[in-house]
Parts: sequence; C-alpha cells; structure tokens
Amino acid sequence: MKKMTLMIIKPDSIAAGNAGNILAHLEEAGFEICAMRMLKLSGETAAGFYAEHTGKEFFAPLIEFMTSGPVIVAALKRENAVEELRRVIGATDPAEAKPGTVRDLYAENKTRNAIHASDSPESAERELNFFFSRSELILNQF
Ligand code: 3AN
Repeated sequence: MKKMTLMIIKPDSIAAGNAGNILAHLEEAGFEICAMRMLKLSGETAAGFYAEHTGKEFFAPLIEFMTSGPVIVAALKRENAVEELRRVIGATDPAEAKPGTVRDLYAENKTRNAIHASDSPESAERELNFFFSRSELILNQF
C-alpha cells in the first residue's frame, strides 16, 4: 500500500535555484506530490520540528540555517515511501552520499544538506501532522 512521508526542501536548495530540479528528481523516482507549501520557519517552529536534537552541538546552527530563508514542505506518496525517500536523498553528510542521490548532487555539508526526509513511519506521521492539517492529508488518501 502506498504511504506518505514528509520532505523539506531546505533554504540552501531554494537560494541556489535547485528546488525545481529536486522536485523533478523525486517525481522521476516515483514519488507523487500530495500536498506542498512554501513557508519561512520561525525559530519556535524550527525548534519544535527538530525537538529530538535539542542540546546537541549542531542544534543552534541547524535552527539558524533552517530559518535563514524559505523552505518547501511536501507530503510525498509511494510504496515504501519512508525507506525509499531516505535512499533517494542519500546520507546526512553529502561526502558519504551515494552518487546520484539528492545530497550527492545538491548538498554542501552536514548542515546545508539540501533536503530533509522523515526517518521512520512514526516520524513521518508526526512530521506530516506538524505541517499539514488533517483535511489536507485526508484529501490525498485517494
Ligand atoms: P537527516 O536529515 O539525515 O535525518 P538527522 O535527523 O540526524 O539527519 O539530523 C537533522 C538535521 O540536523 C540534518 N538534516 C542536518 O541538517 C543536521 N545535522 C545532523 N547531524 C549533524 C552534524 N553532525 N553536524 C551538523 N549538522 C547535523
């Protein structure tokens, strides 16, 4: 059964003009765009989204970066969506990302790493509900 996962095109990608290429890459990889919005995250919203990383050494730079410009949040659907999107985007550190993955192609470093994808079905549910209302997501179950 097809499921949804949450994807964020990060501020570095949008500033570099890579948003369209990244969306095309994901559609070519079989993902269907179910819901999508561009917004600028507040510090509070970014900190809430990344709450599990509170206190880590990279937390402050991560929040500063994620609030530095607009992002695009999207609900993407396909079979094994969570696992497949993680595979297509590549490792957190672009130096370790496999050739042809989104982070290999577009990321600069571990912070400015182009894209976010939910890392488990539980995270996907939390993150989809973090950005999208129930009605926006329910409309796309069909
Ligand atoms: P991923 O985005 O691959 O799931 P997470 O969830 O471990 O990675 O980390 C969330 C975000 O925090 C990453 N996308 C990255 O921007 C940043 N990050 C993670 N680890 C580091 C690190 N060691 N140094 C700098 N930034 C990091």
